[in-house]
Amino acid sequence: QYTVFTLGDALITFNPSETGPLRYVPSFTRKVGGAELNFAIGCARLGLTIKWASRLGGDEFGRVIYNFARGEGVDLSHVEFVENYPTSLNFKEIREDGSGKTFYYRYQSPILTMEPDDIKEEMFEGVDLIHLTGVFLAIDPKNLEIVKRVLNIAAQKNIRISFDPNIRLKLWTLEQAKAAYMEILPAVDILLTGLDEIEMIVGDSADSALEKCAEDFHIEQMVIKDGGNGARVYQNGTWHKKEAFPVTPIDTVGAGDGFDAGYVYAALHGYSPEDALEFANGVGALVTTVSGDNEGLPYLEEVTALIRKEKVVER
Ligand code: KDG
Repeated sequence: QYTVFTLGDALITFNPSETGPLRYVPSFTRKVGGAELNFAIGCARLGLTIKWASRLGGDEFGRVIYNFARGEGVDLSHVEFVENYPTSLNFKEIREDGSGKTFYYRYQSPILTMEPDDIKEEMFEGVDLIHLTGVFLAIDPKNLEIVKRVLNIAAQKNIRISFDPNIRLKLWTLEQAKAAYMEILPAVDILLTGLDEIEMIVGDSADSALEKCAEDFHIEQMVIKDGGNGARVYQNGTWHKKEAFPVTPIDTVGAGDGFDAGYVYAALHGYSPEDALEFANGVGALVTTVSGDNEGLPYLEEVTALIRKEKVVER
């Protein structure tokens, strides 16, 4: 049984009742989101032990998130409620093809109260891998210091690091993002990035440029996610590729987080590069078939059934 640690902000996510421009949407369904929490739920459903460190608003919505995450089996020992910091909100717009836009109401997120000193060595007891994302970094410049403290402890304890840049240009500029990533990348073992994101970071999407990036930063596995076009990984000087599963997406938000959970599961269990990509593609694909950022995250047997093309008994 492997143990994974992640940290980040969560939001109440309002999913639209109809597709199309947000301004015409009359009603929403209250759900839960947040890149690292989605990842955590994905890990829990696959059977990993997952610890999520966060701060939640001391309000009704904070309780919604806490209870939801607890119900999914996420370890919340490092989650605290903060008074006078209301839970952040995220209204989603969804287009007919399942693609989404997010509109944040995220001004004074409870996670702003987390300090580097809150990160204690004991929190990483028994942890095999730490997953970090650019959303946490984007929320506050101080979060880079928190992440550096995490990375220091990880280096001492020999814990592997996976990182998803998760670029959110509604939260910071590309220049700010790149400056922060440059400090993180040397510590990253598994980079999980969208093709569009790595293009923005490296400024070029040619294989040679990506290979140079992986080599310069000593990234052991550079995984490039390209949605419906599949995914590939650069590992030991070779590219490995796997096509996506053909699904009809209805809400693509959260698919990347699901992919990350799937890839981390596969990497920890020693899957071959192709099998790891296939497994992660399967998790990502299933996320897109359900409305919400994390509701579609599959249990282990659902991914296995998809990969083996098995029929799930329905009645
Ligand atoms: O990856 C999905 C996330 O984008 C969503 O759940 C909300 O964390 C979120 C964010 O900041 O965009």
